[in-house]
Amino acid sequence: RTAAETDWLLLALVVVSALVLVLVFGLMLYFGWRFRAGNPMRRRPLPTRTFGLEVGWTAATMLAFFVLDVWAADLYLRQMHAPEGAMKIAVTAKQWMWKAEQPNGVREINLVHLPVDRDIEIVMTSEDVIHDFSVPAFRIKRDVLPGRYTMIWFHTTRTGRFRLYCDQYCGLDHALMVGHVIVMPAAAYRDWLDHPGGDAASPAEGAAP
Ligand SMILES: [Cu+2]
Repeated sequence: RTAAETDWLLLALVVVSALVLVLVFGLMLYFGWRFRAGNPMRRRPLPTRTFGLEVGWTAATMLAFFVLDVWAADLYLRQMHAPEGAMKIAVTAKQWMWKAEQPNGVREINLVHLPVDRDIEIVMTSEDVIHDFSVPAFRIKRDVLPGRYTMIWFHTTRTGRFRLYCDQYCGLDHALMVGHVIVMPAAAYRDWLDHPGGDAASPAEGAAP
């Protein structure tokens, strides 16, 4: 759910930056052309008191970016606090795999099955080095640290198979430390919990013994 907002924030950042860029370069090129050598212009002496203009333009851009900054901080803080009643999934990272445990104890490797339309809280820790739990489709990533717990939460808005990556270089097979988050309809998820077999499409993955 915060994924859409993250996209809006990024878009706003790009738009504001582009506007400032166009304004600065536009005026620069325009004045460069307008006051080019040999162009008969009425050239008044340079104004010496430009204090108001400079403060105004600095404050305006600063305010625009400050608004974006507050927005980003607010979004970040909301992502760090899971809502009450979120379904907790325990994730343990190690070189080089993701181990996930469902609330009822069902375990799997490099796969995380989830029901759709639920708040999901991922509680993570690492057995060895620093990893990073990242699902680009959900616009989330969070470092996974040895010896302490970190969390990230999201709301599953639609079913599907989403790629899970390790986003922190963690050794030789870091690039292979990938998996899938599988969001299923509630009924299918309950069926899967009852019979958490291997995944036909990817026999290397599946339920841990
Ligand atoms: Cu890793």
